[in-house]
Amino acid sequence: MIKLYDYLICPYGQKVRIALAEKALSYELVTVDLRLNEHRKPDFLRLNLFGRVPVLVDDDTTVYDSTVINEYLEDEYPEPPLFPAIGMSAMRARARLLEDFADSSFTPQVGQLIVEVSKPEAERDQNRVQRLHQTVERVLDYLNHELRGNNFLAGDFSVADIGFAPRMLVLSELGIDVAANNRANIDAWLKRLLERASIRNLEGVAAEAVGGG
Ligand SMILES: N[C@@H](CCC(=O)N[C@@H](CS)C(=O)NCC(=O)O)C(=O)O
Repeated sequence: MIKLYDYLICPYGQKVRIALAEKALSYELVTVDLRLNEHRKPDFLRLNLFGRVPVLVDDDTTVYDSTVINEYLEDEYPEPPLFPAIGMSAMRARARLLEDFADSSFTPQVGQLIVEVSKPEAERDQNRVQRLHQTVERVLDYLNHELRGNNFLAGDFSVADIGFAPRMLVLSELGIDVAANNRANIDAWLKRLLERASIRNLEGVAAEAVGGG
């Protein structure tokens, strides 16, 4: 039986939940409430010494870090695949690079924007808000370019799309229009992502993140 230790509004945990849903794997969700510092308790630190969610426990195997967890799931439960096929090395590298880009250069920045706009207006650092908006806009322009003629970021639906999906879902709540600046490819891609139950089911949770996460 798979157990997922997670905090619902965590975008990295959402990556894992998308993968589990795509692979139709059932699991028990164990909520680690970060607001209550449950991630600093000894029992949880025994699972992940870094004290971060998500952590996946599959019988005797404990894995943390969303990217590593999703690679583990791919190895252990290969169908349906969430990576380009073995042998398609360049496309596999592209999927990994884009996932890493999402994790390091998009997801945290959107998170910082959420924190900033959640503050009362008088306490907001407007310069920071503007800088973060610009960063997000640049990423969207880049993705729009990368999606030219493609349905997904790296061949078929993959970990690259999963990496971006959680934060893509909150952009409209932050007043960011994904289709602006002639970004028709990204607009069509987002609609395509939302056709998948694995992603559509996170929509409400994602909005909650902006409301008070
Ligand atoms: N690289 C990690 C990042 C995980 C992460 O940053 N999780 C956050 C919640 S979204 C966390 O547990 N933060 C608690 C802390 O760092 O103390 C992954 O992909 O799983």
